[in-house]
Amino acid sequence: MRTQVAIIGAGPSGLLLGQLLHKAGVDAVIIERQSAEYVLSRIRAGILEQVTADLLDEAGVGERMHQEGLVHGGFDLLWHNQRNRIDLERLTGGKKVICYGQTEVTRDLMEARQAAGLPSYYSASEVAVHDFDSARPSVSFVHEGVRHTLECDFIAGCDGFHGVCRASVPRAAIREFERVYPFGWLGLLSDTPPVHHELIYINSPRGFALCSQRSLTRSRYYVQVPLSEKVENWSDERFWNELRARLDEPARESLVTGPSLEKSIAPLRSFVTEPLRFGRMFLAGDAGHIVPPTGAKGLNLAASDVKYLSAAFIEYYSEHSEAGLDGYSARCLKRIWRGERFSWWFTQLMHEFPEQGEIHARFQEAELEYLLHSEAGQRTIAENYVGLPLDFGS
Ligand code: RFL
Ligand code: PHB
Repeated sequence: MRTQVAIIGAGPSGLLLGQLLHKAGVDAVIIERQSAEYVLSRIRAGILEQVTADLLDEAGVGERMHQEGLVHGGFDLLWHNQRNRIDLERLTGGKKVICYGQTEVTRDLMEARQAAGLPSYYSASEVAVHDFDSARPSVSFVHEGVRHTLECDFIAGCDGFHGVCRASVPRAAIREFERVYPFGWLGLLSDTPPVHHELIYINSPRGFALCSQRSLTRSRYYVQVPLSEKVENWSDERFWNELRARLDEPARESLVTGPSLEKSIAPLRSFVTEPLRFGRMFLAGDAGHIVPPTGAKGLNLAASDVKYLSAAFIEYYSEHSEAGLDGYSARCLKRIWRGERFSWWFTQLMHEFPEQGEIHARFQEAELEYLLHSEAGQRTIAENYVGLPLDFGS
């Protein structure tokens, strides 16, 4: 078997890359460890920046997002029992975000790939990448009991944080930067109307909480919990009671509860790999970097990696130029570190850090007071949240 680009992983990064390459006439094969049903059952991101929405349009899969996505011009930040609206639109000269679940983005991309009859191998096992430091890389895997070898020009490592691509790089060739936070987010999805028409980010004495949504009838809520917590210890009732205790009076009164469709705990981590290119293998999305979800940046950073990587491959095949491939890592890392910084900063602004003592709590108080009473402070939050322009700083 032979292709131009072997894509490892059928999450949003791999599928979006596959679609953009297909549009440009570049061949790709996707190899995914899980089944398609499993990939679609993962509940993750909810907020898309304009840059991501534009890329989905470019890939030809934006139709349902425009029909069903909810456009948000702001969000509330609840602190000291007071709501402060961060007016994204006013503070950023008209920019907004779209509330449209990662599950739906993935479904739209999967359907487009299937409709175009493009090759994908789901439920593949023993996936291994070979010879990416040579001109003839390949990928081996087992699918439905048959062992395959896929020869290719390039390997795109879109296989997430626990994937095989980054793990296959010799340790001496890679630098990793990591911070693990001492808490996680317990998330609950329910078929209940959202408590508010926009998101509410909450800093309460009981810890962080987030009221998000997927549609006018489906809500997604999160509460900060210690890393030692187990999801089995959280009945729906316990979750709703804890969330209610972190809300303000109006939200407490309008909160509609119901049975959970999904409940899980996600650990929080900041993580960056440098570089993102190893010979003929390139990392994109969570394979190369992780952010804590507070800033809603993970999927959006994955999309900007894919934008640069698809452009580099297309330039290579259409113009015989390696300039885009050579510049890929540095170009992505600039944007990644900006997203990492914002996600880290917003996380430490909004969560309880009991182990850091009273001084951290006082710094947080002073910082929130400054930010929420300063136009410049609010703009700092807003312009990072909607996403800095692709050419920022260059
Ligand atoms: P994914 O989605 O992890 O997909 C990687 C795929 O690779 C497969 N794989 C393999 N395939 C073949 N061989 C192997 N050896 C393999 N190993 C792994 C996996 O099965 C999987 O299908 O990475 P990708 O595509 O880079 O996408 C990244 C995003 O999923 C991630 O950044 C976001 O979900 C992060 N995130 C958010 N991002 C946002 O932009 N906005 C948000 O509002 C937002 N909220 C969130 C989030 C992530 C969360 N969790 C659970 C971590 C909220 C949460 C709670
Ligand atoms: C979500 O809806 O899952 C979501 C929204 C905003 C975030 C994180 C997660 O910052």
